[in-house]
Amino acid sequence: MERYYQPEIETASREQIKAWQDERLVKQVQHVWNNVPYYRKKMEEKGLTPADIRSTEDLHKLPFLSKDDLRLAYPYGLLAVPLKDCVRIQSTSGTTGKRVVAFYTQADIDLWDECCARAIVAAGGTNEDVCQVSYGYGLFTGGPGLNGGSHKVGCLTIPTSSGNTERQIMFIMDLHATILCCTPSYAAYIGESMKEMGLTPDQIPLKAGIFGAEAWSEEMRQDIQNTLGIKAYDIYGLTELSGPGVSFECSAQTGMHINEDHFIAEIIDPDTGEVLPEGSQGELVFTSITKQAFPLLRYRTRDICTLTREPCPCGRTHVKMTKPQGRSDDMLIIRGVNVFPSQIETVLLNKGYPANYQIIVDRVNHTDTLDIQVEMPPEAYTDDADEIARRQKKLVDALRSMLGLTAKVTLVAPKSIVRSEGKAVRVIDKRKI
Ligand code: DLL
Repeated sequence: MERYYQPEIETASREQIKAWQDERLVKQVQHVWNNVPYYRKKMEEKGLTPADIRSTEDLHKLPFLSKDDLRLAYPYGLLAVPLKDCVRIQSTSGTTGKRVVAFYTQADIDLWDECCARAIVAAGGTNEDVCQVSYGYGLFTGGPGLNGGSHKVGCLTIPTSSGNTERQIMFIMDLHATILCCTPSYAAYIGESMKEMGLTPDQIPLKAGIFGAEAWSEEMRQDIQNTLGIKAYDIYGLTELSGPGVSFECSAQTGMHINEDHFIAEIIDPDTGEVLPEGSQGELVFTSITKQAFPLLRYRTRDICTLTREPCPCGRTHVKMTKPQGRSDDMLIIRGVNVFPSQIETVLLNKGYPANYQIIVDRVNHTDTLDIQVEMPPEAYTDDADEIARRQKKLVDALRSMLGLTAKVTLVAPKSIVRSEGKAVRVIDKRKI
């Protein structure tokens, strides 16, 4: 039977959810108008005052916020409460420019923890479970978010953080961890290491995994589920909105329920900013309606996905988003063709290769080149040059029919591509250098 952390909220009627959103949006707009001069100016530029926003129907009138606004307003420009009321910051893992710094009051942390608790219960977690949190702790939101959620559910929490894979495995086995939280690429690595140690899925105490923070394909999910003998659930979120737990998967494993009592989701055309009807693919935009310290209105995530309100067999009524294909700024344009790394991953895994690959894009003589290095699975390793050439050609053909583009494929020996303990670096785009 499906269990919920907050059944009255998670299975509320659509009318109830809309009523919460209407009321909270109006309050939030007033809060931001009163306390965030940066956003007030943006509203004034559009000729808006809080009186113009009377319900979610008026949401589209509000100006967007983007990562550029966050950079311009760094560090305190979007803070909506006195600094003395904040108890924590978290920050994005961005490697270029100023990092985003998000602020939290204690109430913000409590709500964030509750969102993560909903995800853990949806993955079957109870206070009988032992939950190993192998996301990074520190400025990254993964560790602190799932840690807070795990406490709320009452799981015995093992805060290993990421890295030291041998120790991860030791704790999973010795302390009988039943739930593993980490990035999907790290889960695959842990699984690979356990397999090498001779552990079979039935010897591993884990029953569920809560994996997110990066795009991962359905094929990778199957792979992880088979190696670890678990059910692998997706979880989504971003630092700007709190962290993990903005949305999470239920037992149906067909998309992630967005916590709509806290976040209003819209899908827009990334080029025109126009709001698109339900079911269209586009850029996900969020308005946080309960956050006190760092409330963002109409924040453009750059993540590309689709929303659906079709009834879910799990009984939750909150809207579902599909797995983001990737960020619109991760999308590669190679010889004019749009390519998402996740499409390449799908082809590789479908053809029996592991998710250990790297995509190298360059420009030679004014022409883009796409090189894909992928490891041979250890059980199918060969050093026969003819056989390697034959397999490479098969992959080139499969990639061409998926992408409409000819790539160069190089099969490399098992273990030659560096493993990730956090978000994997799949793409090296030398054209920008
Ligand atoms: O990655 C928060 C998080 C931690 C989510 C742990 C899930 C689990 P940021 O570092 O700010 O926050 O990165 C946010 O990561 O805009 C997406 O592009 C991507 N992302 C997050 N979750 C998923 C997912 C955390 N499940 C950015 N699938 C987001 C695909 C994801 N992409």
